[in-house]
Amino acid sequence: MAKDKSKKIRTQLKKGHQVRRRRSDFTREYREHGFKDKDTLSSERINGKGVLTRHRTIIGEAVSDDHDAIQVHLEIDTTDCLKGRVLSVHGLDCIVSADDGREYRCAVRGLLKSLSTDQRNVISAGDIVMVRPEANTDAGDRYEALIVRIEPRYGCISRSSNGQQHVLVSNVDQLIVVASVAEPDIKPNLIDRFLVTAEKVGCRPIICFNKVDLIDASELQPLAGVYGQLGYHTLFTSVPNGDGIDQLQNIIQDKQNVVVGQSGVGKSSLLNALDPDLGLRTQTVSFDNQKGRHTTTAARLIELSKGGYVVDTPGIRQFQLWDVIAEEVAGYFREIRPYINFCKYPDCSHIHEMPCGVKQAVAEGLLDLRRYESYCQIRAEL
Ligand SMILES: Nc1nc2c(ncn2[C@@H]2O[C@H](COP(=O)(O)OP(=O)(O)OP(=O)(O)O)[C@@H](O)[C@H]2O)c(=O)[nH]1
Ligand SMILES: [Mg+2]
Ligand SMILES: [Zn+2]
Repeated sequence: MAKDKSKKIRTQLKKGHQVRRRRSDFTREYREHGFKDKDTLSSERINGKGVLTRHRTIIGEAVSDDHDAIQVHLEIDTTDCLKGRVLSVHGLDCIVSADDGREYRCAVRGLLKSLSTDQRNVISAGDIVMVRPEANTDAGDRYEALIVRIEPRYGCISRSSNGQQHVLVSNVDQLIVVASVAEPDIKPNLIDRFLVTAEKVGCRPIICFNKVDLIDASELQPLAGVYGQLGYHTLFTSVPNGDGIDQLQNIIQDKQNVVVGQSGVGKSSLLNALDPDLGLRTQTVSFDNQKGRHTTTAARLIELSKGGYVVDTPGIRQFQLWDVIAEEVAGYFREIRPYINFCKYPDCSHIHEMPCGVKQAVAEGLLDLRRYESYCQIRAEL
């Protein structure tokens, strides 16, 4: 992957895409390419066969993300452009918070939409983009700016949808895993699942044990201690007492965070405690019938008044982070990973084969039994 120099990339347009030539339709032309894109378009040579071809050569840099999906970083003239961050996506409309402090309602440039990638959605919440504000807005025109480039992504939380990767949030720095110590009862296996997700995505997980006002904190030590020893950052919070809120503030400040955890653990309450202006909806816990209570909502980045961004998610059922295959799971348990080398079979599942380095380590007390059982359960369910 050449980082420094731009290349010509021959790229396949999405199926069904045809290069439209409708000079007379000024608005459409603008929406698809922008007024100032003429210069750029001259370097996007439509190859000889015109509308018959699905390929065209563009100038840009091919970069890969964690999932080896090709992303194309276009070389564009950025005069009059602003850098921004996508807060939310609704179909092809995006709300972008730009460097000038304004929020823009944006359309996505036609060429970006047509680049064929493994990803279903060309743009996601969290994307860093270059936008070109619209010079003269026609009354009634829906868009205030055009997204002309998407910067390379990292830390993508995604799910598979019909074999395609659907990015829910990109550029995630930290996954804040919230567990409540009571009401609802703590589910360590669920914490482990979110840790697997964080390891896969490559973002920093933070484990937040909330509602510590409801129990004697010493009860929590055996469990929290295991995570601490593994090098995971843990903290203890209580919304009514204000415990740990300052620490949480320090952790999430100036980062892009996604808050996850079972319904009712206090995710929204914690965020409201950090920033009372947010006014996120919270609810009184009802333990039964959590299913189907929420409707699926798209990820929305919330700008924090003290700096940074956060995505509040509604429970786990509505925000399936699961995009991990069985063979990968052991590698995402950081303490299990070193023992894999001692297994006899390269494709050892560490459940029933012998001899197995992982099972041996469990027998010798080198690995926490509960974490190992959690591994077996996650693996079995895949
Ligand atoms: N005792 C106690 N109750 C809390 C604490 N934090 C939140 N709660 C209560 O727990 C309930 C659920 O809180 P929410 O913030 O709505 O939980 P959530 O994780 O956002 O839930 P979903 O949005 O459904 O995923 C509310 O009744 C809160 O008042 C805490 O630290 N201690
Ligand atoms: Mg909530
Ligand atoms: Zn093994």
